Amino acid sequence: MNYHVLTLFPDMIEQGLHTSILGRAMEKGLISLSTIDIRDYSMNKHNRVDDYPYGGGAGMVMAPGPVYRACEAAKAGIPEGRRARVIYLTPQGKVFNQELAKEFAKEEDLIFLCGHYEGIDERVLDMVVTDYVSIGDYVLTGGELPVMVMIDVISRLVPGVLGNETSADSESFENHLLEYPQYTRPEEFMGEKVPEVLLSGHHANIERWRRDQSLLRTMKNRPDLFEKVELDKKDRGFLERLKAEEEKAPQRDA
Ligand code: 6GU
Repeated sequence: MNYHVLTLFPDMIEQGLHTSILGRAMEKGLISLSTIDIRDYSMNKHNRVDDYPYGGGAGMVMAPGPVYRACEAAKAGIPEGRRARVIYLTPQGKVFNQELAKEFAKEEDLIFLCGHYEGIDERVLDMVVTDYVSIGDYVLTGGELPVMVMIDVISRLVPGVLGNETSADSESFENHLLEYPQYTRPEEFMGEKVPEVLLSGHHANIERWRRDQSLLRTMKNRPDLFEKVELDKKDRGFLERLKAEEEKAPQRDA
């Protein structure tokens, strides 16, 4: 997977992504990152890339020329005939999720365009962008953090980036369940003990307990996901016992 990022802040992207698992994946050649500084494609003597909005209003707009030329430069770095998707990061886009990440992970090259100020001139967006993507319902100052989020999520789906042992956990969103809680040594921390079942060595019971914890968490924290969970007989048994217990001793939280 080759990432090409068009940005006014290339250092932010480089520093954010050259560490830990992604840094190792780059050393191994599983993923590559090239950043293109949009400012390098300004033809203005002061290297300006923004200008006032036609029609008035607050803020500045990124001019089409530098963005167009930076995008052409990114495309020139991709072998002829490989048509790369150009993703523009914007709160107006389709909301990014695991499913969209899987779709992007199939590509050989991805070009990301980061906007700043009040946005980018619409004409150049119409000319170059293939996908408009948001990372959630809140407003950030620019596309750099969203790109880093997306590259992290997509990279862990690239074969070899995660070790074999952890690769299955990309499935965690697939079954619409949140992960169960984890514990490590010591067995007792400030008076709090690790759940007994995890020390039992009884694998079937451990698996059942973990499944129940996942169901519980998903139900409490993400009722929207819980609706999509496929419940089996044992799941339903657990949920019925839970309900019966709550009716006996109602929770007094919140
Ligand atoms: Cl992709 N960009 C900005 N500026 N804000 C956002 C976003 C993107 N996604 C959510 N908020």
